Amino acid sequence: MAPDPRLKAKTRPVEPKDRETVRDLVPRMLATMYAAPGIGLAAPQVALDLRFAVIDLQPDEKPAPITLINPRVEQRSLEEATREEGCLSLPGHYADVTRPEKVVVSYEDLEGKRQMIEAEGLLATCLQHEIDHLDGILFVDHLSALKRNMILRKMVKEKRLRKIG
Ligand code: GNR
Ligand code: NI
Repeated sequence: MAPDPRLKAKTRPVEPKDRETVRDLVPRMLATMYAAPGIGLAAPQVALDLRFAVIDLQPDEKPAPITLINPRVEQRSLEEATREEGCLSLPGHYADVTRPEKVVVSYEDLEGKRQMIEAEGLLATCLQHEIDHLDGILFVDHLSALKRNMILRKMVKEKRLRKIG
């Protein structure tokens, strides 16, 4: 959870030798994400220094997980969209974030093959949110310093209260 410094660090790329490790970690990442519940989870959120994340936008319906290894945003639309975001690393805090409305993202699958997704709406938001995590960026980093610090100070205060409780 924020302000854990591991959330501010850029992750290292998944190399072919790491693929078995990632394959072993993915079911646990998905279980953590579904239990939260959340629609995405990036490795640094579970203290892993590796460039991968999982996403599933419809956890209530038939599961449709995507594992994104070494993902990158290849194209961004000029058109932007504002959506309320939350983050499992900032539990209970929500804010409107403005980002490109559409993105093209490429990533490697578990076989190491590069795939492309063209996304808009919530999927586009979620992809950008997860790729940000892999670069040590949280949704609050897209807010004004005033709003960011308000949330981060509350997080510190809540941590202190948890310790006492
Ligand atoms: O569960 C999540 N919901 C969400 C809602 C709006 C924008 C982004 C997200 S991702 C978040 C889970 C999370 O923290 N992933 O890193
Ligand atoms: Ni998040």
